[in-house]
Amino acid sequence: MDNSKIKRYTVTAALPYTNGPVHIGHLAGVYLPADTYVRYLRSNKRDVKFICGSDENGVPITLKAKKEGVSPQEVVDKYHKIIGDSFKEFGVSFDIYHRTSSQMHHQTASDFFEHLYDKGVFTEEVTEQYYDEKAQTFLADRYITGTCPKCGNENAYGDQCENCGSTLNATDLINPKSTLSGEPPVRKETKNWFLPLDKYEEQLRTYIESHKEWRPNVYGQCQSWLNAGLQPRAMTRDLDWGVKVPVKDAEGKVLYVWFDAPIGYISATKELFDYARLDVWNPKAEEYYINQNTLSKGNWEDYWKDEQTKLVHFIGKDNIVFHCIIFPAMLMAHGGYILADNVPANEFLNLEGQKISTSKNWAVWLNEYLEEFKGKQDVLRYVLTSTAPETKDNDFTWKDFQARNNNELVAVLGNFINRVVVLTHKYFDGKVPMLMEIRPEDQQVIDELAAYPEKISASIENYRFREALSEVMNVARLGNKYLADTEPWKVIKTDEDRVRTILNISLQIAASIEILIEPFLPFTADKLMKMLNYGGHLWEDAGKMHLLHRGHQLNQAELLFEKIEDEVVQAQIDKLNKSKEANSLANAVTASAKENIQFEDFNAVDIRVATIVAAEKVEKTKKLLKLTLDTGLDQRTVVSGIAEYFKPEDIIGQQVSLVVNLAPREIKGIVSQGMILMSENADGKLDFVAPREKHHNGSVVR
Ligand code: B3M
Ligand code: ZN
Repeated sequence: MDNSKIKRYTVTAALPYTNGPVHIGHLAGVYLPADTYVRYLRSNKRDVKFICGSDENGVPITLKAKKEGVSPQEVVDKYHKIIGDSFKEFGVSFDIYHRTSSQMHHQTASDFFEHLYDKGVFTEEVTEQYYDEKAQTFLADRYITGTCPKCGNENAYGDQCENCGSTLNATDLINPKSTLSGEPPVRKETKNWFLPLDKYEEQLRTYIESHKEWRPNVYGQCQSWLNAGLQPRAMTRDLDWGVKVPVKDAEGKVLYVWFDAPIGYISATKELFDYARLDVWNPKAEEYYINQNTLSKGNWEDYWKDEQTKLVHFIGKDNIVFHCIIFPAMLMAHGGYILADNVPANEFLNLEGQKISTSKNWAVWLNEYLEEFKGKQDVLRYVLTSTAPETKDNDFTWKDFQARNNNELVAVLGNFINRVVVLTHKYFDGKVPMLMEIRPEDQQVIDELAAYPEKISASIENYRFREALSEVMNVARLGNKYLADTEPWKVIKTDEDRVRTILNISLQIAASIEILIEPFLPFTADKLMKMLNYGGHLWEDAGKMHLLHRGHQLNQAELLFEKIEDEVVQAQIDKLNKSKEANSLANAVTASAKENIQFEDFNAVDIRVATIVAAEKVEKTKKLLKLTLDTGLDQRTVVSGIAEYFKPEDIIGQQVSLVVNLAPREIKGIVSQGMILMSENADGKLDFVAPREKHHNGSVVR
């Protein structure tokens, strides 16, 4: 969209499902880039509303409620507060963090549906859906598990297999079971209302193709959906939690969560302007985290229906089709709404090389980080933006977190600011010294500084936040280099005026950093503002030489960042490893669920205590050892796959449990007579199963 035509901005961030707290993946993928963008716009005096809220409908909420044995309402009340508080503490500066369980949302979504219904947009279709006869309810896809037809995973969900990542239909599952009753579901007919996406295909294609500037991952996904051909999609569901379908004959049905959730952006905007219209404080301000500093009177419709409004959706990559195809189709069908100008979707953030997983507790939870790293919100903001998965999946590691804090925030940014402020206090009582003679080397730094704001703007306006942040850090590097080159601490002995110039320029750099870093690290910018005793700055001032006037009094220097020690990150790594262990244990327990056997079957296995009397590696293999065992009955050879865990010389004399009546097998040309029992721990490491004290060889194990 042509910048000169833009009158205002509506910026939305995906509404998180309210079935658990949010983690670093959410922050990196959606909320930090959105917040950075909005803070930047505000610093440019642009009119912007930053909209978000809790997605409180849908099956994930009801599942969580079942699991915790509470009502869905209790689940959403609990997590709305946890999530809302975490965002607030991380400085994510929404104008409103609304709720889709609100009256305003139910009304807005219901009206929207009715409008489409009255226009005759929907088709009514009777389809067969799975039904749980025992629980007497239709089953959402998530309520059905069974065997994945693609990979054989026995615990695939009706909508997706988490093992192989395939998207599924519940009817694809082999041996489907209801998670409510455990019984196989039956098929039963039900009527639902469908949005004929196929009818909007051409209009959607025109829309998407007019946005070739979108990120390739977003544009590409849209293209492949369009090329595959769009199908009508049900916009209602048989479920009792959500926005009731506002038409006749719709008992027991609610709006499909992906129908109502994006409308949540609209209802939040309405709520915000409703609130702003009041002249008295109202408890909704707290419940919806309404930003009192950015309130403005006006009309919600300007932010959704005016062609001069630029609408931007920040989302994760799993939400692309909903924001680029389905929601636009809904808006087209309704009429009167603008469409998104951009949908900067991020890829995924992994954690220590593995996919973040809520169910496996493989995550860094924001509420826990806030407890464990008090006052260090900006460190996480910095690291997550520096490694943001903008174009491909990326990895968060605690070592990298530590390194970026220590080598970049402390050593580059913190160090520069600290030196400038401390030196100014030392030589000039903390008063900004006068700019004296400007030498060519000074002018060069002044020019370089002046060029940064535009460069950084361009990166931000093109949604390249990593690049933008690294340029801001380059401003601090420029400052450090200037100090290192000019050495004011030496020059002070001979030429005080020269030091005046150097520190004046350095202080102007520091003030510019304050402006440029604010969208990324707002807490640091605040501290810096206090130190420099300077406020009311705008983006247009950045890079200029007159930000701090001669004689302006600075406050005392304060450390912006502190080193993070090895123990601190090790504790985090240990914590993750604990989840990993707990998971492998849980897996081991489920994996063991073999069919029952009879005592006779077990009794047929002859297990004896034996001692290893000789051991050597089997040539040309990595895993195999050739063992000689004294079984008390005989001496025999057994080949065992333990070479990765034990050296031959270390296990001589080790007692083991040996299956002595296993039919002999030839392995790598060696006849192996029996099998020794090994136990496998969480990391897949093997250990011997043996009596605690020495038993005589040949003792029976039973
Ligand atoms: N709640 C899905 C998610 O959290 C969904 C986003 C809604 S945005 C309108 O990934
Ligand atoms: Zn699968």
